Amino acid sequence: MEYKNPLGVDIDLETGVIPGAKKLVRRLGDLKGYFVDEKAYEELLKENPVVYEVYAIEQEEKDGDLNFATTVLYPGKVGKEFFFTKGHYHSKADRAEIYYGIKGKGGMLLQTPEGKAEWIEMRPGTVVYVPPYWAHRTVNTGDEPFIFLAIYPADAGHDYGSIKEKGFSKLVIEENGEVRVVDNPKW
Ligand code: M6P
Ligand code: ZN
Repeated sequence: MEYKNPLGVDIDLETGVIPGAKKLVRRLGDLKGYFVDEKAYEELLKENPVVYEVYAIEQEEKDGDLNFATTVLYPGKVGKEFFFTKGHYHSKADRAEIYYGIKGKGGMLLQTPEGKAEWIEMRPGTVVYVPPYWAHRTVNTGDEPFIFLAIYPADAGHDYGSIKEKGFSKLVIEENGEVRVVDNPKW
């Protein structure tokens, strides 16, 4: 039997960086078609800001093993809609996931394949359980980076397809200075 080596790493709780992790950067240009206000999207695209960064420690895609990653989701809006991660189902749809809030303010939109949506607010210390089959997207509703840790099965995979096409049935927007979760007019 070949055993893997255990690993301990310290997440920088101010920046979200995991030393030695693989870094992924998503700019606004990588999120074409994701925000409802297309005019506001094109306008902000001139600056093409970084929307989020992911620092991931990933294993081979085998059942029983675990991956983990921090996400640094920057504050910002496209029109009224707060910045968010793409959002995905798992390729192995029955795989669950755990999120843990580290810094900043935001929340998670979850959705079943039938379109039933849930919104869960996240603060530092909040644990969110993503059950099997639910799509999940995080949203920064604050004015500083929203940082959280995700732990997920190594064989879960990411299925972006249907979220890319249709989005979520709910939008998280700012209206009169308040965070509101409203129906997506394009759903
Ligand atoms: C979390 C995890 C990752 C995911 C990342 C960004 O860190 O769920 O698996 O990649 O968020 O989310 P997305 O892939 O939807 O852009
Ligand atoms: Zn996931």
